Amino acid sequence: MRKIALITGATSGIGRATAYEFAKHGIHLILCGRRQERLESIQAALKKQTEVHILNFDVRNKEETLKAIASLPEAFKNIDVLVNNAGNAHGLDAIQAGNLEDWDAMMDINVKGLLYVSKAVIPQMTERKTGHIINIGSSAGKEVYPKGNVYCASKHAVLAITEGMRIDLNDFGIKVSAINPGLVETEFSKVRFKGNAIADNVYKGYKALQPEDVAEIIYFTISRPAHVNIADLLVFPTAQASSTIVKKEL
Ligand code: NDP
Ligand code: 8X3
Repeated sequence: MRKIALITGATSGIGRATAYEFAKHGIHLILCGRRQERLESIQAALKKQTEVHILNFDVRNKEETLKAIASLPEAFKNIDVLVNNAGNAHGLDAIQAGNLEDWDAMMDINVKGLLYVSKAVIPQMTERKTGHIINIGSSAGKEVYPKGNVYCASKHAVLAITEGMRIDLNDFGIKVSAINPGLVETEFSKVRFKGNAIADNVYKGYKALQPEDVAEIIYFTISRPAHVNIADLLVFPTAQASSTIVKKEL
């Protein structure tokens, strides 16, 4: 029996690379995001390798999220692997200059959205007493950096939720893991800086992690033997020593 994985934020970056990596291994995919044309083009690209179902919803919207996941056809209902990846930073401002819309977006997407998706997926895992939840945290969930305030808080929350899930789901044999990358070259900075040219410089002068690097780690994590759970993993590009120390050659 092939595994079934649901990946949020599958239209870009780490989520999309994870879809491609899982497809290589024949894992059946439920790909989620808001950009329909991207979902369709990734589905078209991967359907020769595996079964792909797409779901278009905004994780900020509780009803939409629960309805979308409840609408899954029978063949996709028993989700073995949930990758809670959808998320972004919005803005990079000192707390006293912070934008309320940005704060809402980060808490609503990175924290509450992850909870809504998990709420929709967990019941069939507890019923079947099997499953693996991968939460994409961040080095920002382990260390606060200047102007990172609310984004860092949202990722610290992801780590707390991961630990809480692991404790509460322990009786059901469900694995829960946090994968926490440092700098990864994706659309992340375009979103954070709202299209501003600053985003172009974030990954210059050093080799940032590529989304495929993280996708391979996610596949490694879900492919360990049944008795092995990678609880928490931090991965940096070699040039990065901490959130604020990055060796650049410009
Ligand atoms: P991208 O911007 O490339 O991808 C973000 C994904 O999240 C997109 O597929 C987007 O899809 C989806 N998404 C965003 N908002 C929503 C929403 N409201 N509802 C549904 N889906 C949404 O960034 P990354 O791949 O880098 O980010 C993926 C995860 O990795 C995030 O949780 C991020 O915090 C984390 N991370 C990123 C790092 C980095 O340096 N890039 C480092 C550490 C962690 P769509 O717009 O189609 O809805
Ligand atoms: C994304 C990495 O350093 O921009 O989580 O916060 S960072």
